Amino acid sequence: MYLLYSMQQSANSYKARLALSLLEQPFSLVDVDILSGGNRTPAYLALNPAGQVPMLVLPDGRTLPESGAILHYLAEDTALLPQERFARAEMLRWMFFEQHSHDPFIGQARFWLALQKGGRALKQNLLEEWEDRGYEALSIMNTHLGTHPFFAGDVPTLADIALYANTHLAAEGGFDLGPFQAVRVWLQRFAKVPGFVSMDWRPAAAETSAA
Ligand SMILES: N[C@@H](CCC(=O)N[C@@H](CS)C(=O)NCC(=O)O)C(=O)O
Repeated sequence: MYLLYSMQQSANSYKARLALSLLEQPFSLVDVDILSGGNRTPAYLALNPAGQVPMLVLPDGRTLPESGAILHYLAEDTALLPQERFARAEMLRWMFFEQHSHDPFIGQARFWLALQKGGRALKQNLLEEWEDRGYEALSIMNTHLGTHPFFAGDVPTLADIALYANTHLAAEGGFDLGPFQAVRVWLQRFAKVPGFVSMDWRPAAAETSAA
């Protein structure tokens, strides 16, 4: 069975939990509290030198950090990973966009403003850039979603999982989704995909333990 090192409130961890649910893959959770340094212990750094969640442990013991890599590994030979060349490249386009132009602004804003105590004061000098670049990302997404039901092709792919995680939490980072109607409609559409689970979901059968 897969083992997922995860923090429940972490959007990047949610991507992995959501993919495992959509793919009906059983897994166990290990909770890592990054807010109290659980990701910086020698034991965790030995597993993932980047000190981040999520991290997937395969049944044979190999470890795989980075949400995008985890999604890609899990989705092999499933509809979430398009086989058609252009659709697959489109999926990757939006996953790279998420890591470079979305998570660093919308995800960081939400982390420091909603999760990290005193985060607003600590990151005051970055708030304006996060706001500008975050709204720019939402605008780009909104334009694309105005003419596409999902990010890559007509069916949900890993790109939708990657972008759903922080977008549905954008208000926690101070972003108003009101002007982005196509984004709001897509959020609702994606939440109806069979196997979808919300961020607070935990696998019922899985053993969970604190790292
Ligand atoms: N590029 C990584 C980013 C992972 C990441 O930033 N995880 C956050 C939680 S959402 C984390 O572990 N932060 C703790 C740290 O960076 O020290 C991914 O997509 O998995």
